[in-house]
Amino acid sequence: MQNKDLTGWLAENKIEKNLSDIIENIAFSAVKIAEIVRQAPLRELTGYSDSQNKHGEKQKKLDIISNDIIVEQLSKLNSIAAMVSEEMDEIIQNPHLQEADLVVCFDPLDGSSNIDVNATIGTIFSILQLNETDLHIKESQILKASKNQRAAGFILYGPACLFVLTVGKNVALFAFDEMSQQFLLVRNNIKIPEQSNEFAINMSYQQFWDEAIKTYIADCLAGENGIRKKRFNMRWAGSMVADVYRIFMNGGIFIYPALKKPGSENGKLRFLYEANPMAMLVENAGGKAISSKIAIKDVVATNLHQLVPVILGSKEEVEILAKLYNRAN
Ligand code: P6P
Repeated sequence: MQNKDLTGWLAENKIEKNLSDIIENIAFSAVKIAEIVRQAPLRELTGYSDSQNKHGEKQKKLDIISNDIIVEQLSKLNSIAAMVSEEMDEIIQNPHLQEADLVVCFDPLDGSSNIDVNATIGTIFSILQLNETDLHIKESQILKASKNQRAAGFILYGPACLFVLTVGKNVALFAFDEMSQQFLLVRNNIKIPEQSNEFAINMSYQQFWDEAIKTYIADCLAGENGIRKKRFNMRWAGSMVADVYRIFMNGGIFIYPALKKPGSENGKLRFLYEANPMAMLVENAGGKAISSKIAIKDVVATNLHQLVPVILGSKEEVEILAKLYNRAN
């Protein structure tokens, strides 16, 4: 029996047209990005461009190309009030001068440090509902709307092109089918295992961790003879989309913490288009997502490109680390 395609799934879940149009146009953009990523080595599209983003990070050629594909595609819709991209300093206003109330925040190509080594990378997005429509959207309106995420998802450009999506309830998984050129449903209600014995963290920053992280990782490394009484494995893809997808499949905990080094006091991941959407996805799949001492969904957004510490994954593991943070008070 033919798997249901994304359009059919959106219709079956009665997703309103404005929202489903945006999701389908993001999917359309992702298919174009996947193709360009695959061809990059042959078309000399790997490596760095001459520019850097707002965070002073040099931009990969594919960062800019992916960004432009999404901005061009979504600019055709008059249901989008504004866009926020990791690769653009300022808000991208809706060119249609029609009042709209949905805002799309996205990281067009997450994990781009992995592009040149052919590792899995991806696109992350969050669709926010503004409290009021407007012709010119202000930053303060978007920051307030971060509490009203209507949908979140990420697309993986890996051995398979996969789309993980939530529109407020369960988390669905789609795979791109070359034959039909459609994203077809693979799983309709992913649940993250509550328990796990796998952690994902960049161990090279150990000297910069706070006490809660040091204790948690030490307890994991102590294995059967330690207080956790079980062995732990470690994984670190260096690509959030790849590390988080593994957690949807196997369980685990992903940690990008605050680091005691200049410029990393709030970690490296951005709230609006990395932490906030991933937190919605993980919690809708039965996991938990915190930012040091508070839930990521309770973070007060202060600017478009704000950095926040990120800890998310299997409920039991995140709760153990949350207790260590509360004890450290
Ligand atoms: P580090 C990729 O550049 C990214 O933003 C995330 O996808 C990933 O989890 C993180 O940075 C990796 O950071 O410091 O380990 O290179």
